Amino acid sequence: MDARYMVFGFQHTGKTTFAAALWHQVDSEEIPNALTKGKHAGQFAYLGEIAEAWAEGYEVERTRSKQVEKIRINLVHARSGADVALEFDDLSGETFEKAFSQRFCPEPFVELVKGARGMLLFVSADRRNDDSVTILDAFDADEEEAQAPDPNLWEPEKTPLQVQLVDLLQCLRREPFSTAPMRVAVVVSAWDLAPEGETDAARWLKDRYPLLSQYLENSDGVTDVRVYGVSAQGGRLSKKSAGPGPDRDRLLATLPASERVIVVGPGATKHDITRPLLWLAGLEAAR
Ligand SMILES: Nc1nc2c(ncn2[C@@H]2O[C@H](COP(=O)(O)OP(=O)(O)OP(=O)(O)O)[C@@H](O)[C@H]2O)c(=O)[nH]1
Ligand SMILES: [Mg+2]
Repeated sequence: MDARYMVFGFQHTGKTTFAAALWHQVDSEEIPNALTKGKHAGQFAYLGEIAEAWAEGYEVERTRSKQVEKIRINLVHARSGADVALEFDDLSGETFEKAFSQRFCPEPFVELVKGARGMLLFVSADRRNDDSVTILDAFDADEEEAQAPDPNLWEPEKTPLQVQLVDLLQCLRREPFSTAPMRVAVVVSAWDLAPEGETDAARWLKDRYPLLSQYLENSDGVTDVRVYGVSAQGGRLSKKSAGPGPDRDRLLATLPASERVIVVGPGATKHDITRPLLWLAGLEAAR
């Protein structure tokens, strides 16, 4: 059984970090994961690279916009013996944002979507764009400056994130993608930065992204939806070239390193980052 799942998410939503932490966990076998590492052949140098940065307590490098890194992680469901060949392309978040603002989408992305059986949809608990400017702020500014903004000047990238996401998700149902209805696992990344005391990622999503929540719950294209809060990095880090980040010492002291990862959500078991994939693959109930 070869099942491919796609990753969907805008810039800086934690996609690459998730892949790095996933690879570290299944490669190191430091903790019991629901899905374990399967056979690997061919290129996986990139995975090794990002997982190494992760293990050393540094941020992974940003994915450049022209670069489409094939990430293929073959997993095995030990309990049932089922093979889950999981493949996703580490597309830059810019690819998604351009798809919205310019209605352009590169060929590899079309292929990725067409072969996907389900989706990991990334939003970040750290992304504050949608909080920063509202229509009310625009009105206030208008009054203060007594100068009307140019109504012809529209900057698509300033469109609220959830509007962009819903638009793109709808597009996937049509040509050239024509995706079949699928499960969607929403990953709220950087969950360590969610408001203190927030324990329910689904509630967080409803509160912060109400339009997206409604779409996911009601679209014919979505057979089932779950929301997970995932802290794949475990805290704030910085790039190796920029020196150690604020939480690096604490994270390096967490042993084994796999336990830096925290996952909350239905069926989650604290550290196992494969749980959202287990559910996407329909294996959660399998014995
Ligand atoms: N605090 C915290 N920050 C995180 C976590 N995971 C990712 N981040 C931060 O989120 C930012 C984006 O992470 P990436 O994994 O590079 O995101 P991406 O979606 O691959 O981004 P692009 O490749 O630019 O589209 C980085 O600054 C990370 O440090 C986490 O678990 N906790
Ligand atoms: Mg990336």
